[in-house]
Amino acid sequence: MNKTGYTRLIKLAFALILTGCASNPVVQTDVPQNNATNISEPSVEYSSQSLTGIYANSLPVQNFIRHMVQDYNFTEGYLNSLFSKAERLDYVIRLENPAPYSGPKPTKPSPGSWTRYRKQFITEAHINNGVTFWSSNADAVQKASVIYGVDPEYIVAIIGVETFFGRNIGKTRTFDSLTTLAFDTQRRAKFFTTELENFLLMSREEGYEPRKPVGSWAGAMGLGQFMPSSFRSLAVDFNNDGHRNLWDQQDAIGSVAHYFSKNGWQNNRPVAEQIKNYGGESIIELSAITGSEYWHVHPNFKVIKKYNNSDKYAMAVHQLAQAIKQRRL
Ligand SMILES: [Ca+2]
Repeated sequence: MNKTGYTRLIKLAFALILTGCASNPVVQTDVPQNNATNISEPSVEYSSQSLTGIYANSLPVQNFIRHMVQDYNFTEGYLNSLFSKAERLDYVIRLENPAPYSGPKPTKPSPGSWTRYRKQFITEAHINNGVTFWSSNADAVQKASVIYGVDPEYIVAIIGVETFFGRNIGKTRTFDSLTTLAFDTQRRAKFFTTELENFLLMSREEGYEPRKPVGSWAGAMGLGQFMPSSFRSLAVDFNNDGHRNLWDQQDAIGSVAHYFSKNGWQNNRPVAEQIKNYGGESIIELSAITGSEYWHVHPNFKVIKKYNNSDKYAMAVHQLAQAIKQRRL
């Protein structure tokens, strides 16, 4: 794939996928905070054999395996074994193909949509846990902020909105979700096929056993919910242990800052401020219970939207960042 296509894909990954992840947070307080996936070399259990299991007769899977063998020098027997263990996840198919809405098309967002969205992320728990997360990773946050030129509170806030600081990283086996999305759904099959390709390359490059990483139903991984293509191009080994591991807090902090930096973050510059009336350029309208809110937004606001192309998402990150920063003082 050419570079432009690849870049577009990375952006698509964030624009499309993270929307689904962040808008419906499930707080799982029983999950340990530093939920690192075990890193190991690809297992020897994948020895040469033919393709069996539910994809045994799938021509697209056979073709995909051939492509990975021819273009990336994977061993056919290894991939046959791996895909013989693949599981088709019905709930992933349902989430990718929601029932079509048959009612009248809304012309404006429903009143209070921003208020409802905001309530999910600007909570006492988010603010307090943000302060704790920042304090327990103070060195990494400071270092990432300096190296990449990204205000520290925004690095922390993204991780808060995405995964509640690592408590909600998702429980779906990424290999199964991407295989299901690539071969059992239509809408974004091509995109997910490329992500599956990147996932296998990422696993080989980083020494992950491909059936170990878990993430969102749509294949987003780690504390910052990176898709495999973004993982490969933007993740950094920030704790210098020789592995890029986005389930590790320090690696996630460096990688999120790297992502912001690559997308043009301007350090110590404004993000958004509320104004009284609609007018002028770079104004967004958010529907609060009490009426419309108008905000003047700056280039940094658009950088947050590169992570997830939603005004509400970017505003939630902005307000959580400010709230955490205030509480930390
Ligand atoms: Ca590392």
